[in-house]
Amino acid sequence: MLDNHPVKTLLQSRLYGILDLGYISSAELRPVAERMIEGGVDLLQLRAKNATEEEIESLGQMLIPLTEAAGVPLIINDFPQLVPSIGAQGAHVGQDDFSIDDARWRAGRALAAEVALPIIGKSTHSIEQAVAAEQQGADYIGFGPLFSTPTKPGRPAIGLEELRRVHELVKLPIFCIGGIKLENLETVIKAGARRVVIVSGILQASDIVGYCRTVTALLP
Ligand code: 3NM
Repeated sequence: MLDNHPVKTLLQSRLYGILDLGYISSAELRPVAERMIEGGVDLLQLRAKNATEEEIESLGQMLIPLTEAAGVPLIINDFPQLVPSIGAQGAHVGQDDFSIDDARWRAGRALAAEVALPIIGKSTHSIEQAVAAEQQGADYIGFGPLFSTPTKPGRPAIGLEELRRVHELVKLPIFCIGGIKLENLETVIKAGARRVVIVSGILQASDIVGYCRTVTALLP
């Protein structure tokens, strides 16, 4: 897999894009993924909260030639068991989902040249959860929501105060998430963020390629 295009390692990754079917239709998935890749996202996640497992499997299989050609890891939200049949590079699980060990087992394990697969990411919403996810063997964490966001309703914002501390305590790649947009990106970076996930900001941009390029140019 990814013979000609080594997977970008997590450590090199700065901008994590999510193909969230709450914002785009399945018909838009491919063209939007192409634009995000052209704009320079380092990781792509497929997130479809209202789709069936079978639908996610076929959408993932449709995306994989595209992401593989670009050397961008494809991460499947919530369904680690689909990683082998999609040929994806990993899975992302939430606090109420599978444990990291269980997710890794379901996703299977193979060794690629530059990165141990599958990648397993975990959502964390506090410093305690971030530290625990590292101890439990996550490969990266999401940390948020920094700001309240309609993409993940009902979850309180954790703000920017803890960003420096979480980066001191946790050595894994930390992707800050939740309400991050081009307009507040510099504030978020000044507060200590090095990697970000942006969902609605990218998916609602009139020029997705340009938006992603501007974000990656700002990230240190
Ligand atoms: N997870 P937007 S916040 C999917 O805090 C997700 O774990 C979060 O979307 C978390 O960029 C979030 O549109 C939504 O705010 C991020």
